[in-house]
Amino acid sequence: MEIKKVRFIEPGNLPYRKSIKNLYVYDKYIRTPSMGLLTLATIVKQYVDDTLMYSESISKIKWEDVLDADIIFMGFFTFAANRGYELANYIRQNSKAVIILGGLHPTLNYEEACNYCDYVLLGEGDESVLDIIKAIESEKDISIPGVAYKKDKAIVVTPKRCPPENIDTIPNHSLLYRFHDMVRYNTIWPQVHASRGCPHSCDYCALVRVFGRKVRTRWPESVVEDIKRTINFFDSKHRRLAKMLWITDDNFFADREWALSVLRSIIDAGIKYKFTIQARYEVGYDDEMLEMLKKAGFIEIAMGIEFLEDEAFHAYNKKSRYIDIVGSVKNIQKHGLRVRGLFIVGADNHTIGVGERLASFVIENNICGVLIQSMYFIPGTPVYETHKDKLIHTNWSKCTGNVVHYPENISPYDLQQEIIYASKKIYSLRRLLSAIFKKRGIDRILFLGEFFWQKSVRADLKKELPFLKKSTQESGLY
Ligand code: B12
Ligand code: SF4
Repeated sequence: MEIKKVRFIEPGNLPYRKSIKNLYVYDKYIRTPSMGLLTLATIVKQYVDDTLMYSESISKIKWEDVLDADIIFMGFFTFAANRGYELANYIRQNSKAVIILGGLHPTLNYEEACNYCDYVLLGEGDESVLDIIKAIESEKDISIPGVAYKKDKAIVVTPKRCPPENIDTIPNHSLLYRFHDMVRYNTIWPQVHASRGCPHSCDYCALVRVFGRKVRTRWPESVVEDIKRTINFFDSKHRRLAKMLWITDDNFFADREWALSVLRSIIDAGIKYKFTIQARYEVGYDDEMLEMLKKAGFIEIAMGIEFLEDEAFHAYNKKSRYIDIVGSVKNIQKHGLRVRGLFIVGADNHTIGVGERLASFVIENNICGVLIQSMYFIPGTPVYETHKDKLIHTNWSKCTGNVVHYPENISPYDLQQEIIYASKKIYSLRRLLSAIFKKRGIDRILFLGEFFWQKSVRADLKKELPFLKKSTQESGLY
């Protein structure tokens, strides 16, 4: 059988709604579609010309174009898993297409995902997508590595697949339906992913279970070309307020020499843009790297600070210390870069007051923005194994920051209140006014955007409070 039409779908946990607000601030969620799935669509396009992707982050799915495809690939993270399964069921009832699921959540939960599709492709799809298309065309039993599927009610898993050798494909943005129209909204960020894998192994990290501990990097030339094309795609024909590109690697600095060479290539290419990047605290002690970041146009480092207590770092195998974090933040700021803080609450040692401590830390250390996330527990991670009997539920659509477990020393209800409190204190009206009058340029735009974004984050967190109150009371644990 010849495969003539392939469609890719990224389910969204809440479909995009047009609003005036979205013209100038973040939406309820930042609506950046998946570059991982778009990379796969780009690879498949070279083999099957009629290939297109839809992302519910930015548009409705045109079912009349999707249902007659030969193969439908769908990829998602945990927060969109419920919607993914719902769409897969719909496709099953209305189409003859072969349904293939992949991405972080189906990979780590293939036994669950197998119930909704023909095949789950495990791990990174850069090579396996073409392999499976060819295997389906050959009409023989699927025996390629890295596949899980259901056969006579049992789950078959073929041998493990090695990670792809070539991760240099530059996503073709035009393969995503309506992407170019939608990038004028400031809630959609240009992003480039330059390396995969992280040498660390924090107990709550799902990524390292999928991408592995060996760091694999793209060619600096390919990264630079990707950056150029992404900027061009986002900025041609649109006047965007927040012109900032996000390098989305989990640990860009793990391979120091490579990181320096990418930064050097950005400088040599003469790219004039603003960048933000995620990092661990160690980069704050590397003066040469910080200088290069500054020269290359980076204005911010989003640091995975996670906790503020050494006890928590130790308990979850996060190789950090409070004192190192504080020193790192100070040195980064000394180099003229902003620090954003990514935090986790709900560690076993956390008690009432964790929100207050977090907010004070952020304000005192001049941290420019935050993401506060209650710990979540994905099968395949060590925290899942140690805490699986403490989960309130496994309703994946709630894994967007909400409390989803019974913490040791604070009730789920109180913990959710602590997150709301911290957000409110960090994004208070007083701090908003101070940002309007004292901050300039991108700093002011970003604070304004985040002020409204955090307001809607809090509104969502509040909606969960009655459920958490009931769970707290019924548990009899607190
Ligand atoms: C960019 C990003 C975002 C963007 C865009 C997300 C998106 N649409 O992809 C935005 C800003 C929207 C976002 C938001 C959030 N995010 Co986010 N985000 C990321 C980040 C940093 C990079 C994603 C990326 O580009 N990866 C690189 C590409 C190459 O990987 P990939 O997408 O997984 O694709 C590869 C493979 O997985 C596989 N694959 C993927 N799909 C498919 C499909 C098939 C069929 C096959 C075969 C293979 C396959 O092949 C691809 C190429 O190799 C990741 C961290 C990470 N490294 O992934 C976190 C991450 C995905 N985010 C996470 C979280 C928790 C969130 C938030 C809940 C945070 C919050 N509290 O608000 C929100 C949720 C938003 C919402 N809608 O509710 C978690 C998810 C954990 C989980 N278990 O699912 C991650 C993993 C971060 C982390 N450290 O834990 N995020
Ligand atoms: S340092 Fe970050 S990416 Fe690496 S294992 Fe820990 S949480 Fe995951």
